[in-house]
Order: sequence, then structure tokens, then C-alpha cells
Amino acid sequence: MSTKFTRMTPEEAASFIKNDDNIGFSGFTAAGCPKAVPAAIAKKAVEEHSKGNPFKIGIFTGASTGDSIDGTLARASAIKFRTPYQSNKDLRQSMNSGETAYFDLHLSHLAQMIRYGFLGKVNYAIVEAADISDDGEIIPTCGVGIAPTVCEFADKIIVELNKKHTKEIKGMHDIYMPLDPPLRRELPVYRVDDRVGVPYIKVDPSKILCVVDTDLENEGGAFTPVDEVTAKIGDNVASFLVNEMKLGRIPKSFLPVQSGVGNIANAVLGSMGENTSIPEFYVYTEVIQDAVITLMKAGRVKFASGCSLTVSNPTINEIYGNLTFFKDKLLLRPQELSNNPEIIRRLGLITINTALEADIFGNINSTHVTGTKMMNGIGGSGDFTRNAYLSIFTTPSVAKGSQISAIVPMVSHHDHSEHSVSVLITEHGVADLRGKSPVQRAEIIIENCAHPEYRQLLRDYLKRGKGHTPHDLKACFAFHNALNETGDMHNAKF
Ligand code: 0RQ
Repeated sequence: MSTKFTRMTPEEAASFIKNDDNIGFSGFTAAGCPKAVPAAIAKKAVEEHSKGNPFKIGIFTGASTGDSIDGTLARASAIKFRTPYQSNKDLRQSMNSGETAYFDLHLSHLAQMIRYGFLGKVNYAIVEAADISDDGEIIPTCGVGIAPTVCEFADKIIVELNKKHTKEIKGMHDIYMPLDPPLRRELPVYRVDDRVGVPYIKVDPSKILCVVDTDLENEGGAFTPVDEVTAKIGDNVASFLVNEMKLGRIPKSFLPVQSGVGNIANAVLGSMGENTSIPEFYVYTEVIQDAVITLMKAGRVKFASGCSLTVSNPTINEIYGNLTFFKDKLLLRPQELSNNPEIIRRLGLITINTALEADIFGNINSTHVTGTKMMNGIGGSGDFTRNAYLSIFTTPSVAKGSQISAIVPMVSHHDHSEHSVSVLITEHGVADLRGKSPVQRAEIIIENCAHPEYRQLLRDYLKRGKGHTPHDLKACFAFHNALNETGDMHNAKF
């Protein structure tokens, strides 16, 4: 560990940040995010506001963050803009009220967009590290995100050296930054466990403003336990995949799996692990969740490549305590690689992501509640879905009791088009959309996936339309209008 860099307290480091600065943070989800300096920046914002001074910063991160970034800064009204994915309730409120300008991006695009100069300057990179050497080799902690790019492009770098993360994590990362067009070459990842970079982020030591020593736990939340609905969705996914193998449409050795974020994704992986007709498999994903680690210990997952270890604190401690077992089974890459379309298409990923709502023709809304309120963001779902070998979307058939049907006539916001979605799965069943016309897709989505309480309404809607994709533009949002006006989609009228 280097002793040559200036040591500062979080408050001293935060004192350098000015109103209107753009900051690039390391990490992906709560994993790998700095905590002490952003919280001190939020404190500074509150002080400046109380003196009547403006103080807001622009935020680039890998994806969602811990509460010390998105929560404290949103509550301090200190965010000028924010990109990409987020999942913090206070930030969500600030975005939906118009206080914070949020722009949502495919996660694989962000680092290159910063390099192309599309998004403005990065004044400071603030990165969490497990170790740093005199010559500027930074060992990230358990999440990488866009750290290599923001370190290269920022004027100055603030390093949070966090003792909670063992230096022995060195070797788990594969850091590589592609050249930009017209010089870009192929990304030579041919197997899930191929390494193409180096195990550290190399920065110019003269750019390091200071090192801030911390000892702070990760801020990740726990998952909701698997319930009857999520377990059924998981079982439906696993049985579908087993059948695809029997039909010879998935090789007997299986294919690498990407699984989305959240409770359903965790349940799906659990079911796939329990179903021993699925062979031991590889994971090539962005977020490595608890379920992957459980399956690794059970010998069901051979190797996982991702952008972050988004696991609970007991699980991260278990990994750090048993690195001899885990280190050659886990690889953490920048999101530009974990979510790279070229690699996803080459490896032939089976991708499994969760929809907020799907329409009867197979279009997916992953982000906007009733088309207007941002939930989290598109995350990596577009990167993976569009380039998958087989793209699956899962969703419970209803939300909020059963007042919301997740299957609607037309999605109220469009993230993934019918052209990218192969299969839709709810707790009621599976709609295999491959090779089907819009009407054929609608029929199986209604009969196999919609909640029985909503099937007749959806059949009635399908009968009204005309044309190749038979919509009735006067009635296509009847479900959403009923929800807005009466609080219940059951009251939809055409
Ligand atoms: O509300 O939190 O108040 O209970 O949405 O829904 O069913 O718990 O599912 O945690 O898997 O999240 C799409 C948001 C699903 C997530 C989404 C309400 C529901 C509940 C959460 P409560 P569940 P999950 C790569 C993949 C986009 C990014 C992505 C997501 C809450 O998966 O952000 O795919 N995906 N990334 O009640 C109103 C509906 C609703 C609804 C559910 N139709 N209308 N509310 N809810 N359906 C990973 C990364 O990119 C990091």
C-alpha cells in the first residue's frame, strides 16, 4: 500500500468539489461505490444552500449506488444530473418531481459516451479501492462500473481506501478499456473466463488529489425471500430451458446465463440451480447476486463473470474469508465488457430479465410506471436482450394486489421491442414468441401468461383491432386510464 499520497478526511476532500462539477463514481449497484466523500459532499451542499449559495453536482456512476451517493445527495437537493440506472427511493422522487435531470442509458454505452465527449467534462473521479500502489495502480473493491474511464478522464482523482475490502482481492478484476473508433479492435473474450486486461486500474499518480481512509460496510439491501409467485416463475423458466435442451435448441453443455437484477432474478437462478436436468453452468452477467454464490458453493455454477459482487454483507465476508475457493471462479470487469454486445452475441447468452409490463404483442416496458414515472432505468437489460442467443422476460402477471395487470394491450413506455424478445414467462406459464405473428403472439401471451382475471378483457381488446398488429389506438391505454382514474385496471372499458 502506498504512503506517498496526501491523506485527507472526507470533509477535506469534499471541500475541493465546487458547484456544477461533474463527478464520476466507481462501483456498480452499491458494490464498489465510495461512501465517505459523497456523504461529506452532501453535507457541504446543505451548508452552501443554507448560506443561499447554489450547489449541485452532475453524477456519472456505473449503475445504481449505495445510499451515501444517491440517497444523501438527493435528500440534500445536490444533484444537477444523474445517469445511468438508479434504484434509490429519494432519488427516484427527486427525478420524478423534476428536481433532478435524469437521463437513462444502456449501461454498455456510458463509458464510451464519456470518452467520445458526448456528456461533458468529468472534473473528479471518486473511487473506492482495496489497495493503491505508489505508481498509481488502483485495486478496485467489489464493483467496477465505469471506474477506468472516469479515472482516465477526470482532472483529479480522490481514492477512498476501504479497509473492509481485503487487498487479497487483487487478481479478481480484469480491467480493459477498448480503443475508440476508428481504432477499435475486437474484444478477445471467447470464453466466460477469458481475461483480456490487467488486474488494476492504472492512473497517472500526479492526478491523485488525496487518499481518504475508510472502514465502511457495503450498503446493499437484502432480497425479499422467494414467495409462491417468484418460485413458480423460477420453476417455469427452469422447465422451459430443460425442454429447450431436450429439443436440441440449447447445447447439452448449456450456454452462459445472464440474469437481471432484483427479487425475481434471484428466485429464477435459485430454481435453475435446483433443477439438476440443467448441467452445471457459467454466468456472464453484470450483477453477481447472492444466488450465484450459493450455486457456486453447491457446484451448480462453475464460474461467474460480472461487473459487481452485489451480495449481502455476510456473503461478501464469506467470499473474502475463502478467497482460495472463490478467486478462480469470479471475475469482475468494467461494464463496457460485462455488457458488451459483441461478447454477448459471441458467447450465446441465455438472458433473463424482469419486465414492469409487457404487451400482448411482446413489447416490454422495464422502466416507467404507467408510462410516466421512472422506476429504476433500463440498466443492462437492453444490452443483453438485444444480443442474446435466447432472450427471456419474466414478470409476475399482476402487481399491487391484482389492481395492475402486467400484461396490457399496449405498453405505456417502450424499452425492448417485439423483435428482441423471444420468450415471456409469468407464474401462470410460458409464451414462446419465436417465429410467431403478432396475433399468434397475443393469443399465447393472453392464454399462457396473463392473470386469469384479466384474460377476457385482453381477448376483447384483441378482437377490436385491425391490421397486422391489431391495435385500437382509441382503446390501447384503457387499462392505464382505468388505473389512473379508478385505481384498478379491472375497470378498463373500451
Ligand atoms: O413494488 O417495491 O413497492 O413492492 O415494482 O417489482 O416484482 O419486486 O420485481 O424487484 O425484480 O423489479 C422491472 C423494476 C422489477 C427491475 C424491475 C412494482 C412492484 C414492486 C418491483 P414495491 P418486483 P423486481 C440488468 C437488468 C430494469 C433493469 C434491468 C428493473 C416493484 O427488474 O429495474 O432489467 N429492471 N436490469 O409492485 C406498477 C407495474 C408493476 C409495478 C411491478 N406494472 N406497475 N408497479 N411493479 N410491476 C441488471 C442491472 O441493470 C443492474
